[in-house]
Amino acid sequence: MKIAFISIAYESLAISILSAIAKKEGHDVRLIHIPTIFKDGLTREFKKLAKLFSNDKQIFEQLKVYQPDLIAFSVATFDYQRALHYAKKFKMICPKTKIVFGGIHVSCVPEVVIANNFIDYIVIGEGEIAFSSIIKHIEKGDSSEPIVNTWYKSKNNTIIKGKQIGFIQDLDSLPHFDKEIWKEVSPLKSYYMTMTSRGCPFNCSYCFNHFFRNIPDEKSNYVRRRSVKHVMEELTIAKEKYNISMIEFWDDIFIFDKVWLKEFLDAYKKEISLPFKCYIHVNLFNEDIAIQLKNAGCRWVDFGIQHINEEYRKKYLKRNETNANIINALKILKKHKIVSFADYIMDLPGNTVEHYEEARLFFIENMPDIIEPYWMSYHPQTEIIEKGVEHDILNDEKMNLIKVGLCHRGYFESSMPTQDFHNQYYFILKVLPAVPVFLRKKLTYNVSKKITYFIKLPIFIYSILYLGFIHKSPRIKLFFALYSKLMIWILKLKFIPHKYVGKI
Ligand code: B12
Ligand code: SF4
Repeated sequence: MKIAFISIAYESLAISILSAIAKKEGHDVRLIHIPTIFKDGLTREFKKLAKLFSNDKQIFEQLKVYQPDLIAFSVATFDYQRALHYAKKFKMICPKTKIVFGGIHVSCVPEVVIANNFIDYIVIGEGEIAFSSIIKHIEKGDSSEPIVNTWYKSKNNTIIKGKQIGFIQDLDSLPHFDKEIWKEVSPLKSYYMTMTSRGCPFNCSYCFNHFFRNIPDEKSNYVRRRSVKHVMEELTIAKEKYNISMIEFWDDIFIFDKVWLKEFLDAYKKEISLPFKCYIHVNLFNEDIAIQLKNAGCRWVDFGIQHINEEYRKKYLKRNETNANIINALKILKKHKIVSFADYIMDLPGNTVEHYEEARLFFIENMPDIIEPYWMSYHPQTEIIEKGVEHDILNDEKMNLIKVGLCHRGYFESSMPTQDFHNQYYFILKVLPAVPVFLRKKLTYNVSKKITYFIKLPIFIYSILYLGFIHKSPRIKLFFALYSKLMIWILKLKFIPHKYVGKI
């Protein structure tokens, strides 16, 4: 069978694993990449540049020639609208081709996604077994057997819903991520992403984990991990094949199992020994872990603070760490020279100037290397939606927009100063670590309000680049490597298509 995976903006591990499965089963697989550069959601949008670097024409051409039997989309809420736009067009180009949607957004609001007449199958929850079964179902022709973790439309347009099976327990039974399909469009050498586990032991109110863990009808463990041997096998291949120079482990919490961690880090140090970044939780962190991480090559860790008021954090975000835990983690990281990225959510329901002021003062005393303020985005099925309703931020109309991915706030959205205090504190937190220590206390709300947009903008950009460069931030490295690779790739596609279009 001919299968086209559609990726939007970034490399996706979901596509990598599903592609590996399809290839293992002998299918012909292509990646159709929609780069969306200069409008990718993580960088500021530049309409003219985005148009110049759009490869839509080549994508449509490629699909017309390839005529896949199945087109597969992996969709989070932030790219649902884009995915719909392309799926609709693809169905017009290849009317006989089946279209499947899977991913977090589909798992949140399946009834909304299946309602689109150009989507044939949707997958809810984990997709590996479902994807194989969908391929077999298409090959069989007109069976109306239910498919696990899947809803599909039968010939008479009724929706056939399969049972939600338990999570895959043995992650080693899965093949390694197919990195080969990303060779043309992702800078694997500069930036290698992977995951060693699935699930998270925590249950924060704004995160997908707390509903995703409840999807199966059957009982099964949610937090699972690949064996050290399985991960080492993948990394050894990656090192040899792509000459990778750093790794980002995207596990929700990399350090959750101390026994596994020690075994893994010992093997990693011996056989891989490349700089890496991972995600920690301050409640599970201590000096012993910091030493092990550092010895194995960990240069950067990222962790959520999200709100500085302990009571708020507990009540609204369902996070139980204390500020003492956070201070302790920051001290340990500083001592062992591991770069700390601290995530902080702006514009949470009920956030006040006093809350932000508490955060500003806290950070002046306990400064992470980089503060990452993110704008609050309400995602379907997350518990924090209740708080949004309580605080009159959300109503039925907004909830409907959220369900169709139209109420998402981008990475930099509203980040430049308006009269709004959220914007002022966004600016303060973003630049504070780059401000000389003796000036930090002076960057108050009132001072920020007085600085004009045209002065703020260069300070803002300077701070991001300065902090990125001094801490050798993987995000900045990824950004430059990805953009330069994609720009060259798109220009080749446009100007010498006969040579490259077949390789999309
Ligand atoms: C890596 C990552 C990123 C990376 C890469 C994104 C990418 N293309 O994968 C980057 C840094 C770019 C990123 C950015 C953002 N991210 Co992000 N990210 C993740 C993370 C940590 C891992 C994703 C992953 O690879 N998982 C592993 C794969 C195997 O799991 P999976 O995607 O769930 O896929 C399984 C099933 O869902 C299903 N499936 C998935 N797709 C398909 C497709 C088909 C056809 C089938 C059959 C099945 C199927 O099968 C898969 C295997 O079982 C997740 C959290 C998480 N643990 O999943 C957040 C997550 C996806 N991100 C999230 C968010 C909010 C963001 C940002 C908006 C953050 C921000 N505030 O700026 C940005 C948006 C960027 C943009 N373009 O606008 C949310 C999305 C919530 C939602 N409802 O959409 C998540 C879930 C985190 C969270 N805490 O809730 N992210
Ligand atoms: S610790 Fe992070 S990944 Fe885990 S539930 Fe909370 S926000 Fe989600």
